[in-house]
Amino acid sequence: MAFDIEMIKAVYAKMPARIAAARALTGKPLTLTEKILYSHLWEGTPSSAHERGNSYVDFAPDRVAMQDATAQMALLQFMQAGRPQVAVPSTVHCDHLIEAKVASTTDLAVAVDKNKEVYDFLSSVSDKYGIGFWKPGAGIIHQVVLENYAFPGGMMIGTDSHTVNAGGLGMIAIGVGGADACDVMAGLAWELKFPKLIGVKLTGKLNGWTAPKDVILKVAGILTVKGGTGCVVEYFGEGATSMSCTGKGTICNMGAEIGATTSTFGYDDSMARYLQSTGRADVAAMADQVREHLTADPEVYANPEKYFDQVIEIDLDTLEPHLNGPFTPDLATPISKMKELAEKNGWPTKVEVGLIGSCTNSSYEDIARAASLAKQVAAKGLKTKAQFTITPGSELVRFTIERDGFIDTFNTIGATVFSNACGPCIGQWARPGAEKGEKNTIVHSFNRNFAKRADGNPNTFAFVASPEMVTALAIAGDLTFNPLTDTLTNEKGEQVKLDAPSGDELPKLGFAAEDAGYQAPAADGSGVQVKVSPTSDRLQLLDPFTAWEGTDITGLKLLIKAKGKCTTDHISMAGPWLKYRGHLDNISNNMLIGAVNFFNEKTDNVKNQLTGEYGPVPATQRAYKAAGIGTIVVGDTNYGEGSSREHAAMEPRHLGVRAVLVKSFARIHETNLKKQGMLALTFANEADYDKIQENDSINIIGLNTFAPGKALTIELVHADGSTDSFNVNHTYNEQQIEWFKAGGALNIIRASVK
Ligand code: MIC
Ligand code: SF4
Repeated sequence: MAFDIEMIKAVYAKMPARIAAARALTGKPLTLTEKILYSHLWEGTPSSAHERGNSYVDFAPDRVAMQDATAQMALLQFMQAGRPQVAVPSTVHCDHLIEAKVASTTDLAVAVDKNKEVYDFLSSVSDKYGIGFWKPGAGIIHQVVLENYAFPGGMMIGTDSHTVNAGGLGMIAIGVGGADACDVMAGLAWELKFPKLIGVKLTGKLNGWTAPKDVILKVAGILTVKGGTGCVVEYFGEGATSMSCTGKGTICNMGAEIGATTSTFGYDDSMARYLQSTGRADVAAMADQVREHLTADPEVYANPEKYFDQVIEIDLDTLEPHLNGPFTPDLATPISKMKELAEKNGWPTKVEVGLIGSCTNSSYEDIARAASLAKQVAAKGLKTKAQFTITPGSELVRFTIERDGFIDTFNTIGATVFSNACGPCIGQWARPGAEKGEKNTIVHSFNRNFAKRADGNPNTFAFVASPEMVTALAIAGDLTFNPLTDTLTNEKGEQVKLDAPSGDELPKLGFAAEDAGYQAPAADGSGVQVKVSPTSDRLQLLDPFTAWEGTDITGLKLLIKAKGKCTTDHISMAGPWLKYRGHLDNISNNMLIGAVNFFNEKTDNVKNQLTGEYGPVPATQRAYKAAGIGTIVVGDTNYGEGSSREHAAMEPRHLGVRAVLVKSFARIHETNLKKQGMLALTFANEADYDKIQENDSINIIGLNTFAPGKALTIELVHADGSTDSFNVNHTYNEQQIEWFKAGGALNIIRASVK
């Protein structure tokens, strides 16, 4: 039986009436996204229509998921909310802290030992507050959620940007910072600006070498890393229903890479098959009964232009396999153009490593199709040129693919199987030689390929592709190999062609696992002690941030004017720093170390205006803090793109940065800043970015009349005494202004408990 079946039953029972009310209020047929959103309003039955892209709306998500690297901060905050139990079903997944070095079993044992205090904390806090706990080795959060918790028509939030993966099972699943998760677990409403809607119509059918991954690689090329901001992407059409449920998951997963709030698909037979095969025939049967509510009204898909803010059409019959990268997931190149572009751009074409798996692409189907290529290596007398690694997404998948012989097949091409965890995808990859910083190319089926992400080497050119393309390119050892047209020379000197990949969508013998890795919480957790050692360098209880002083903020120094791409990986790097995710002061030593200083083009090198000397960003900021001087961070477009990690907002808050002023923000990061009581501001006129000079002192004026929709003013006092002043915008609503005044949202919850 599925987890939390009563909750799912209750959601389905309420849906029809709520959807009917929403249809009447909006006076039009509804998209799937609107149906799910309107049936999850905090107020219950909708009483008014909401303006897309404008209204702030309170929602009541059905569940919360957290992964170990973000759960620590989320739960440290939750512990301060003073509630005995979580208000909605919630889970914790231990997946980010396992380093991929030798192979799965050895690496897992090392991680369990090294991260003991963090796992003990997460396990005890879960036990106490009624949270389901998935042990290290159980798998990656999004895969485990898809296999166990996601359900069509549901709404969930998760402290990881790829929570959106559950859209593959017809959910509205949204990535958030820990403070948002804390609110929902504490029984409060969760607020989101009602999203705009992008419809993607998939005509034709996937065939040959193309995979679901290519759909999202193509969409990323069209929309870019910021094109989905503030939008939900809804996929439909014959190409959608003919694709597997896990393939839909891949597409939704990488919706995070275009900044989309989330992506989703209407309920169909592929989802029913997946539910049945993962032990949830009960959920499928219930979903079948409300089927019409789990997809858009027919008029919508018949005339999408009328109902979506933007419509994109992709013909799967002609879609080519893509390779996206390097350094950004939206630089999309169809495989037939790779030769030309690699040459033109000087991308190294020798593929050193092919890596498959991760939360994005480790379904049974993915692995089966990749294995069908690995099988051809021996059969055709080939030798695999590159190294090859697999990180299965869950123990359920790993056990099943081992049983079905795929791991043996991969072993014949010399593969390494890492633990069921994030591993190389999040820089937990002890890649031999990476420290030498050599220019090299890797291809992987993960979702992100920002500089340094996988192995810490800024000169690793990472390209994102489907697992089958990764396998083919690893066999060929060549980035420009086009398996659709090119041949390979085998050991006998013959020219051979790889046959197109094939594989079952779901295991014929069913999924299996000896121990999936789940630990249920105590029925009554009141007596459970949460384990946090006071001397720990990995866990630190939180102190409340101070409230706003009640005046304009003046005399700030410029900490850094960041140039170009500044993702959350640049603001708070993962990899080796993941170990400090539960210790705010220690992790603050990575603050903005990856951001490029506009004035000298260097990373982690900024001017301390008090001494005139250049030094690392965190140390410089600590010097300002010690002197009681606040600072401001200036940035470019889509600032804070990528992860949900709220450390990227909490670190500046903790170290005394008062405001972040940029050309534009990525959604989750902007909310995280607001939640922590920071000022998140945008240039009213982007060209004012050019007015910021290295030795500026900065005043923020207008805070006494801080109000929704009303601009604030920035005054720059330059070193020569001249001044500049200009307007800056913000998106704070009344509630969020209260967070700012209180010094952070948590201070408000805390006050309401006392
Ligand atoms: C990522 O893919 O960047 C991560 C690591 O999963 C993050 C979460 C984190 O930083 O802990 C995400 O996507 O939100
Ligand atoms: Fe883990 Fe990578 Fe997925 Fe993030 S994107 S959850 S790091 S596997």
